[in-house]
Amino acid sequence: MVGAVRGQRGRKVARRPAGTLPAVSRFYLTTPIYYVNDAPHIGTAYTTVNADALARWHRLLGDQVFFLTGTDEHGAKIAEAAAAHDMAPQDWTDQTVKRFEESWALLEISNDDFIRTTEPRHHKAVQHFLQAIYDAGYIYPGTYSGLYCVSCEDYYTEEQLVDGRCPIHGRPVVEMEEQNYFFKLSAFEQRLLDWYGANPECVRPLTKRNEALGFIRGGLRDISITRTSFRWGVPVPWDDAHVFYVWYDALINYLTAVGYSEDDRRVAEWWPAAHHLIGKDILKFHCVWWPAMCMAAGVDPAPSVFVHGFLLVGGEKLSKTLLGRSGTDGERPVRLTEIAPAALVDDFGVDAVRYHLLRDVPLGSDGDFSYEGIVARYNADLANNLGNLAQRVATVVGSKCGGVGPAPGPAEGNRLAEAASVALEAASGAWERVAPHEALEATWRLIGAANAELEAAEPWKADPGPEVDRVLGNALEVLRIVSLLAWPAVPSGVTEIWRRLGLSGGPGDCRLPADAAWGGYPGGLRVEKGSPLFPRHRP
Ligand code: ME8
Repeated sequence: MVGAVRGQRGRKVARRPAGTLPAVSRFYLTTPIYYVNDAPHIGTAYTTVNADALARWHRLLGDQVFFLTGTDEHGAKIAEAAAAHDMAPQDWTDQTVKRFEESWALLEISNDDFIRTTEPRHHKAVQHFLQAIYDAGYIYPGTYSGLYCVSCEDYYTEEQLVDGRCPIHGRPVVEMEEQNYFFKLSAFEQRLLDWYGANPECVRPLTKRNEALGFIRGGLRDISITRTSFRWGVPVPWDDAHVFYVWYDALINYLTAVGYSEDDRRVAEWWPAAHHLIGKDILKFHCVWWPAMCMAAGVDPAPSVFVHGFLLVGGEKLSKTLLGRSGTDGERPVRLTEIAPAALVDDFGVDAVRYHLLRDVPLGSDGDFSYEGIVARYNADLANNLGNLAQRVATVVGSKCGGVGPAPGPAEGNRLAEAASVALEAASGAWERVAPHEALEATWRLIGAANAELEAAEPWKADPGPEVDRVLGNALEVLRIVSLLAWPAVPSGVTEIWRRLGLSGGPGDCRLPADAAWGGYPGGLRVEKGSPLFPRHRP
């Protein structure tokens, strides 16, 4: 739609002078592609839900969004998992990938594409990309020996080990010696430093940028990028005996999905708008290897990587802790990787899970995941604040206005209109900084203000009339605006509020900032009370 956007009830809201074409603002967002050695867990759900909310926010802004997630299906780790289940790797991945797709559907993840690294389009892109690096002279044959952790699919030096074991997984490492091809990462030290100098915002938060710079300044060693010890990988185009090392194929997925090696125009449209959201465990790969690989292949590095922290259970990433719900067995110790998103949605509902992940663990820091945390946050913010506001307003509209919602009062001198505009500005700034928890905090302050106004005015005690209409109209308008602002986080819940307010379409059809301007609730709509939207959970 050019020149106008659709507001509530199909109302058109003018945004730019007639006749001018919009400059298309593109937003290409990726999650890591997850290993299919096992099912999805709450850690991978954390990244995916955060990315989904960010993608939804950009859709509200009217950006053209391409949101990608997917699975990383090659390498020793997947081959081992398949063998342990007496299955061929392809059969194993076909089976496991379904669990990812199902979990993301339950969590209402709105990805535009789902890439699997075993797809022909990806093999083709990997071979094309690495052939370009080979042809440019940055790949050479050699022998590698070192200590390898299969879980990380990475080599370690003696000094990096903790008690002789992998510092991340605590697993024993194995001595490996292989004839393989190496990538001249060492040739890119200065170019990477120059890139970071010229693009100060390309890795956020700043501490993570400094960590990447630390790696580079510490000296870069060439990397072995092919394997001959197994066949479960993308074949090396110039040497049949080798397959690519899994990380060397995986990173390229971000280019495959926008048509690399098949559609140069599409790459040129989307690649400059790429944003990678990743966990801190894979910083080195995304902030050192990946930009160097791009430089070697003659592609500009992705301009933006956002690095988040770990979700912890009982203070440790993979700790054992006593948790007795959600698919777990009584008081059996549980690892974070055993907490299935599908079971959580079953126990607490999709809005509760999404909201907890977005609101309680600030992106960039580590944070605790707990069942108690989900319940406490859900009861406080969704059941009490938002749920109560929606329920109370609908009830009083029923008793004082015959079930027909009045229009809000004018914005001038209206405290709630002011609070709504403050919330919009704060939420916009927070999403821009990739700080969903702050965006939600700002939105919930607006809900708090509306609840306080209702408490002060007590329309349930007053006689029907213009004053009651004004108070209720204002509260309905806050609910409409909150539904927009909270849609990226809790799309189901606020879409239902929207429907109950009598509005057509859904919050996701709106455009910000125009549709969040005060006065959009037209009045005269039938408001439905319904059953409590967010019934309280037992603590
Ligand atoms: O590393 N807290 O896949 P992976 C927060 N295939 N996020 C967590 C987490 C936790 N406790 N645990 C996992 C891989 N994650 C590679 C990626 S990309 C080209 C290839 C999230 O299945 C976080 O985003 O081990 C982390 O970076 C990712 O899952 C690792 O997923």
